Amino acid sequence: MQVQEAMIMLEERKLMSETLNHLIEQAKSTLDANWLGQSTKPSPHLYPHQWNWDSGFIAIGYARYDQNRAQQELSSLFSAQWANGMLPQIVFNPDALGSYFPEPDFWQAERSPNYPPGALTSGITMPPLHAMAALRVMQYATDGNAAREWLQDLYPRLVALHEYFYRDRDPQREGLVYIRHPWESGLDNSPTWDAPLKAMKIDKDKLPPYQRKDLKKGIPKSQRPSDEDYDRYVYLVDLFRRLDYDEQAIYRECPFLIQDPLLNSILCKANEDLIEIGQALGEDTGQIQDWYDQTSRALREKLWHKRHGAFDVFDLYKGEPIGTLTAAGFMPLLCGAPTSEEAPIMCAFLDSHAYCTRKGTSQDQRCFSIPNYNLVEGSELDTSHYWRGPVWINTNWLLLQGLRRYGIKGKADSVRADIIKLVESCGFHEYFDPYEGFGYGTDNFSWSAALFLDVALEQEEGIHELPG
Ligand code: 2M8
Repeated sequence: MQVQEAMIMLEERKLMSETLNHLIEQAKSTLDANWLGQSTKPSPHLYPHQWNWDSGFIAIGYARYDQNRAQQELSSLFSAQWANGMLPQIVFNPDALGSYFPEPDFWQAERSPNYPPGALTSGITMPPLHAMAALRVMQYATDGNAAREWLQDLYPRLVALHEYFYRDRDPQREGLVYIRHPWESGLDNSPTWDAPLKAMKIDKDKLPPYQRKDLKKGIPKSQRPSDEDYDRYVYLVDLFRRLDYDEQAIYRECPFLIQDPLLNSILCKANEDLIEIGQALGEDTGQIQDWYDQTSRALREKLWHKRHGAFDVFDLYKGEPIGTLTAAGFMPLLCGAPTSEEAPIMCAFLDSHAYCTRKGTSQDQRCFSIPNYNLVEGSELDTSHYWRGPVWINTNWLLLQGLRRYGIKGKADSVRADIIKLVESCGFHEYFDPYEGFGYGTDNFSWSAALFLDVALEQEEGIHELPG
């Protein structure tokens, strides 16, 4: 057994099952407190509505112990799906309006002919991991018939969501879909967006007036996106509403059009999981297989960055790669896109000081994987600033699945151990410092609780034998 593995096992044993059980109960209480009756808000104050990919991660946690809630979480999100298949980034809670920006009055998403009647939504989307979550609901179902009935209803909606991406977000039919707002990436102020955002020429006097509300929730300003970023976020929303959310017009005019490896890898993996669901329901999944093949091939052929040893991000507006150094560059592991030559190169990079190696237990040697940005070469690194350096449990969880897929046991075990360790020492924070382990952003954060639950229950059940 390697030294790294032995150390991790020792640490896992040290965290006695009593402590783990206590944390599991706390995670459930956190989700209970954020439960709105049909869906779960990401956190008590900062995010009072339902968010798209948060709900996917949250359903993955619920799938482990509460089938009803897991199903309701996804069903309520899909009840606000647009007629063109787009699943909105936010479904607003009518009882909580007034404390977040931007809300429906600013989005004016009803200008789109695709807007769902009766719902209140934003006008952009997010990484579509919902088929991954639905497959887990199916796998952990306690009542097979009820789960099947629920899946029969959800399946065509999932297909429509994937179809939306390939039809409307991949105009050149490359197999890679674009995002058109940093909020669509989920990694809002990632350093990857700095160059395309800075290149946008905006006239501040022509921006619609707006007031940030995120800065009134007790989170230090230094942990939120900058005002310059917000001006650009608002500029893009204003452009979309002026164009009545017409995707062809947006494609012609939007200065922020990016093919991102995180969203594309999630879509690719979600295709694979959708095939499994479709086959269980007796559906023809030929089209979905074709989408999977297109995207895994295009990731390899267009985005592999040999010199970086990771996958790149492509700026469609400028027609050139951005040169990514964030954890998003490793996400293609999730869907099996890297070749057998590329995967070990990526893993060596991931297991270097750039993304934290677990060197020892003393304070000055400790480092938690996987920070969202390269700790050695990331020129814009800020280990406490949102998506510009901290460790996030959702990206860790996605990478854990990718590492397992390639049988990279040592690193996968250390990622899982770090998820548990971070929660054990700081609670269910939004994100964490890679060196100190401090929790930042908002507390009682739903996806931290839900994904902790997934890995903690797995550990408790002793299911941590990995392939390879
Ligand atoms: C953060 O993004 C929202 C906008 O969507 C915000 O900052 O107000 C991101 O971390 C995003 O990935 C997440 O889905 C959302 C809610 O947790 O918060």
